[in-house]
Amino acid sequence: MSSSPFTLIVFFLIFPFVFHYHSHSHSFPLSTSSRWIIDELSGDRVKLACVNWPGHLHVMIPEGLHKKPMKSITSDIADVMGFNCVRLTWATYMYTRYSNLTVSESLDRWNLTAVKDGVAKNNPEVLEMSIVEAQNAVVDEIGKRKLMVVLDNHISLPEWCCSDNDGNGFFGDADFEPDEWVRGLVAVARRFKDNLSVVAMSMRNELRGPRQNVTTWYDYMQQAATAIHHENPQILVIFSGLSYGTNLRFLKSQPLTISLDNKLVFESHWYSFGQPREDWIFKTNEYCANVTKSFMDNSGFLLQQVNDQDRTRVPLFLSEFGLDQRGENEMENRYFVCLLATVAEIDIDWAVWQLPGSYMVREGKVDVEDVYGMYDFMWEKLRNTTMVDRLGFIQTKIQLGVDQDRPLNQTSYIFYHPLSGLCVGPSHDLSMTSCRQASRWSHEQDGGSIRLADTNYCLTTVEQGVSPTISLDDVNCSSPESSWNVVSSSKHHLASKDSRGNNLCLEVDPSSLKIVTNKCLCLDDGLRDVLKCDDNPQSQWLKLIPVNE
Ligand SMILES: *[C@@H]1O[C@H](CO)[C@@H](O)[C@H](O)[C@H]1NC(C)=O
Ligand SMILES: *[C@@H]1O[C@H](CO)[C@@H](O)[C@H](O)[C@H]1NC(C)=O
Ligand SMILES: *[C@@H]1O[C@H](CO)[C@@H](O)[C@H](O)[C@H]1NC(C)=O
Ligand SMILES: *[C@@H]1O[C@H](CO)[C@@H](O)[C@H](O)[C@H]1NC(C)=O
Ligand SMILES: *[C@@H]1O[C@H](CO)[C@@H](O)[C@H](O)[C@H]1NC(C)=O
Ligand SMILES: *[C@@H]1O[C@H](CO)[C@@H](O)[C@H](O)[C@H]1NC(C)=O
Ligand SMILES: *[C@@H]1O[C@H](CO)[C@@H](O)[C@H](O)[C@H]1NC(C)=O
Ligand SMILES: CC(=O)N[C@H]1CO[C@H](CO)[C@@H](O)[C@@H]1O
Repeated sequence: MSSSPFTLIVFFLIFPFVFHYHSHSHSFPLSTSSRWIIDELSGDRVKLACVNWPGHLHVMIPEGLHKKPMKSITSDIADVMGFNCVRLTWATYMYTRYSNLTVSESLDRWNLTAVKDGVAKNNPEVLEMSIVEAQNAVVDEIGKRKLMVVLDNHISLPEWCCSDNDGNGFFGDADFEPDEWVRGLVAVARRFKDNLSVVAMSMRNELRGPRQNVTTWYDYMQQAATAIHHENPQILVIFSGLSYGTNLRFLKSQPLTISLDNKLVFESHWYSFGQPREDWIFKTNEYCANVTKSFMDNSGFLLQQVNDQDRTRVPLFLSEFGLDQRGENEMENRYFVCLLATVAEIDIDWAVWQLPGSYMVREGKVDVEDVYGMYDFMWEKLRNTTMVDRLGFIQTKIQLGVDQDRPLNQTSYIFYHPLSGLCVGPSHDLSMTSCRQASRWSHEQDGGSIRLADTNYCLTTVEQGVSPTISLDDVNCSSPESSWNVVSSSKHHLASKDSRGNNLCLEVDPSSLKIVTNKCLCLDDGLRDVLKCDDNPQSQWLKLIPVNE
């Protein structure tokens, strides 16, 4: 993409409408109302913006305790990374078979001498604790930071997860005996009964494999949820679907028969694993449209209103997504931007995969690096600081949720650029800023003008390579230069025309970080996606995201 010089017509406007960042303050327990997770006492929406912290591997304690004091880890999660919650994973056998094993013994079982030295140095107090006590100590530390905890039953046999034939995929597999699984869940529900920072339990990660079937899913999932709810009525209970946590479609024809007193949440995963690289790279718009549709059809539909009865909606927690944070996998880069656009638009609760920069032991390797991790190998620095910037907007509460199942009025929009994670700010020159300072806009319909909220100032195209202007209404906000259409199958481009009738799309100029209009990338003269495109159209993905207060 070229960055061209541009002339600016400067209007000295003070933009008074600034998007306010909603703080993470909340009290517990949580509950649900329609598709929203809420603070049970106040009824206010609480948005989960979590990081996954695995603790389900061989040693059965949360990763990283050999690299850094747990107090520093929890402080980084809250203050450096900006999450308000941790999805802490655990293995069934930790509670049903090994609960009395000490951390020291557990490390010795795997001959992890150097790792043990690391734990002795960074978290000496946990060595003689049982593995259950060590996990509890981490939970308490997370709680002290006022972060929420979602305890995720990730696997039965403690090891790296997941594959079709690892014996942990579905009820009846070698290491997935349903009664023992329920016993483990109930033990955890009991253990954390009065620990209100543990706000939710997810019942099982990524059900999968040749045995998976819907009939058995209803039987055991409902049985386990009822048992958890009976033991610990305050905690949210999270249901995952089939096919590696991607498919909840069967609920459309067969809803659950239990209700759990507004404590029921679903979860889903969204990765790009196994998808065709060529489609992501050369058909970015169309492929993004297709995978987004597939996510919405398979699980996102739970958030959508199907009729006047808003109460048919339920919360959905996007509990895993992630990418190689070095940015070296271009297919994953495209997928991630595609995902961010939808996550912001539907304002879903989520947990990114993952925190660790390294694992104590994984798939036979000791102290092994993981490039999906927020931390670097040494758990010292962030692997990639841009990740925090890019997650910043979706960490905020974009929509306030509902009062008694009535949708709040969507009063305005902000311009979101998922590639950078930035938004159009309040400055008169249309430069990008943190979304916490985003200016607010109104836009009544596709093809209409885009106006600064509560003003008659509208966005008007000048010419290619130049920033649009903010025009007063006597310049004619219904001219073609001021009417904006969502174009491409991705629905992520916004186009208007210049005075000669040429189509132009909004984009972010990467050098000045200002909005300009330019030739629409990867779209033909009719603004349809071209068959194959060598450009990356994501610089032009600017979404109007509804916000309310
Ligand atoms: C752990 O120790 C307690 C007390 O000795 C015992 O009751 C319990 O059965 C043990 N649990 C396991 C899983 O071995
Ligand atoms: C640990 O070391 C002992 C003694 O060298 C060996 O017999 C055992 O197989 C090792 N265990 C693992 C899990 O590597
Ligand atoms: C469903 O799963 C259960 C548990 O593994 C199994 O016993 C049953 O045969 C499966 N049913 C079908 C139709 O595959
Ligand atoms: C997107 O989905 C449509 C409809 O199923 C299909 O015809 C098209 O080939 C898909 N495109 C890509 C890039 O996968
Ligand atoms: C961080 O991620 C960005 C975006 O993918 C990439 O361009 C950059 O090279 C990455 N930086 C590091 C240090 O990995
Ligand atoms: C939403 O807008 C309608 C019509 O303008 C108004 O009657 C209603 O009170 C508003 N609802 C809320 C919750 O503000
Ligand atoms: C505004 O522009 C539209 C479309 O070009 C035109 O039909 C209309 O007459 C113009 N209105 C004014 C007040 O100039
Ligand atoms: C198991 C566990 O984490 N227990 C804690 C629950 O919360 C109380 C009060 O904060 C702590 O004292 C427990 O240690």
